[in-house]
Amino acid sequence: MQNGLLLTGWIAIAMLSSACAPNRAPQTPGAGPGGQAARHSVIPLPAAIDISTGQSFAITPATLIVYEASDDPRVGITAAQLARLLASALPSPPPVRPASGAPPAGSILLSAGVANANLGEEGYELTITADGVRIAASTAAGLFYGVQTFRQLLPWSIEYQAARPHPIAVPLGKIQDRPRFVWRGAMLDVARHFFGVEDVKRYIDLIALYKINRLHLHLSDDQGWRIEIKSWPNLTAHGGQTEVGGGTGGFYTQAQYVDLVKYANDRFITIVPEIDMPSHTNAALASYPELNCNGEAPPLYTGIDVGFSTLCVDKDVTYTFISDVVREIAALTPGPYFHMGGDENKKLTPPQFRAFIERVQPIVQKHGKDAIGWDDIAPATLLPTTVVQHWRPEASHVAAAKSNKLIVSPASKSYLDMKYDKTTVLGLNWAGEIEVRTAYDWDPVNSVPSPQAGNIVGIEAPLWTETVATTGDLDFLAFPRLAALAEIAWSSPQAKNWDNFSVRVALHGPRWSALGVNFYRSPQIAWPDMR
Ligand code: TNX
Repeated sequence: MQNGLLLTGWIAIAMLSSACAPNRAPQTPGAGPGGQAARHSVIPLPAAIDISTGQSFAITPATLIVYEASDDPRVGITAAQLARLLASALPSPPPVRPASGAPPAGSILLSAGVANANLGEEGYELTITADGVRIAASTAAGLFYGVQTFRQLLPWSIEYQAARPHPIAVPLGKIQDRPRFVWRGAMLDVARHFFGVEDVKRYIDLIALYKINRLHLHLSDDQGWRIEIKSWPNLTAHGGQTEVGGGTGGFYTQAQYVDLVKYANDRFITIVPEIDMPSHTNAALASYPELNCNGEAPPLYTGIDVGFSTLCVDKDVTYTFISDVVREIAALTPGPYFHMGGDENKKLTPPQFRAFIERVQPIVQKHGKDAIGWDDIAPATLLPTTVVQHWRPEASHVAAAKSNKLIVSPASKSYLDMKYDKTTVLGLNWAGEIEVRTAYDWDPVNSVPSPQAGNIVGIEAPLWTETVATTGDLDFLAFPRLAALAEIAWSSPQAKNWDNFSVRVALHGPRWSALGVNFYRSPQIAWPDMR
């Protein structure tokens, strides 16, 4: 009861601090709509946050990180991650210890076993007093999210990698927080341009800071097959050797994929593997002639057209192939999902396409996963467990999937590969231009037919890579928009406010600079002087 009352009070504070203001960019860098300095720059905005002005807790070489034992090994991993972060500003990394008795004054205490129904599966409570810091949650995931919030309350200079001792002060305050949606997704297309393990880990690090908890990897397309399949080795030996523009492509060995899955899991991110089918399959068709209806392998493809390829849906070998691929990938993937694509088939008749989707879903199920498909699959008869990913901006495309769960990723709002404006060199514009404010000012509930709003599990921010060849390109299209989308996924829609967000996101500019992120300096945001 007491918790409930307090929470209501804090929500009021969070909402007051984001009360509606005229729609204009703030005048002073780092200043709020009322001209006052931002008290904090936490993104996504917590459910309830009360941050003091003036008083702070100092992290010193004597600060300890203490964690309470848990069955989940990620509690200790999270503590070690926090120590690594703080190490960049201290003469030596802070000691990390399992708790025994009450922690010494001045410690940072991480506790993942608290019984507080208000926190749910992913919520946390963060308390910073003059005597120490306490991050408490019911689960290791909640603890991790509390640490991400704490990280954003630290000065941005903490993000510089070089060890350079300097004072670290965190404002005193209290936060109680939990997410709106369980599905807070990002998608990376590693097929059009290949991104190696280190690049994907870097992206995982960046999205984890914003409490994203799903990374959907688009592992195959016309231009490349990116994951080793031991029973069909030519998929990567041949089909993995190029990419858009004719580069040398690449692929993940199964061991590398397992390493990525673990790296993501240590940051509470579930990998969602996608093998796109029946279209977007030229790389597979080029690798195995028997998958083509005419038995002839087409050449590898390095352009950016879509919809021209298709598996031969009338041959049994096609389903043997699919079953082998799903089986091998499912065995390496602890997460419960397998994304079967299903988008943009321009070759099959609607009945052929529907029959294909109806035949593949049970294959996915047989290998222990729930199928996900792009909204093109909605007209087929779907299993109750199949999840539909809304992408074509018209809500009507998901109407047929009446009771299936929905991931909302409208191309006109959440596609990170759309240009920001007419002057943006990178990116595409078939779904429009998406400035930061456009990426922020929408709500998933309005993207689907209203009777289906209750089926929404969350949102996703896809980054297609036809025009994205380097991590610098990737950064430029993802940031700041990823931060805007993360707030839609996590924060309450009532507390959402562009003026307030634009002030907070401005303060992520120096943080991104310190992290080496090549973010887009949107003219809609009053960035602080970063010279
Ligand atoms: C549409 S979104 C596609 C992709 C392209 C993307 C480019 C979807 C399911 N299909 O094949 O890469 O547009 O924005």
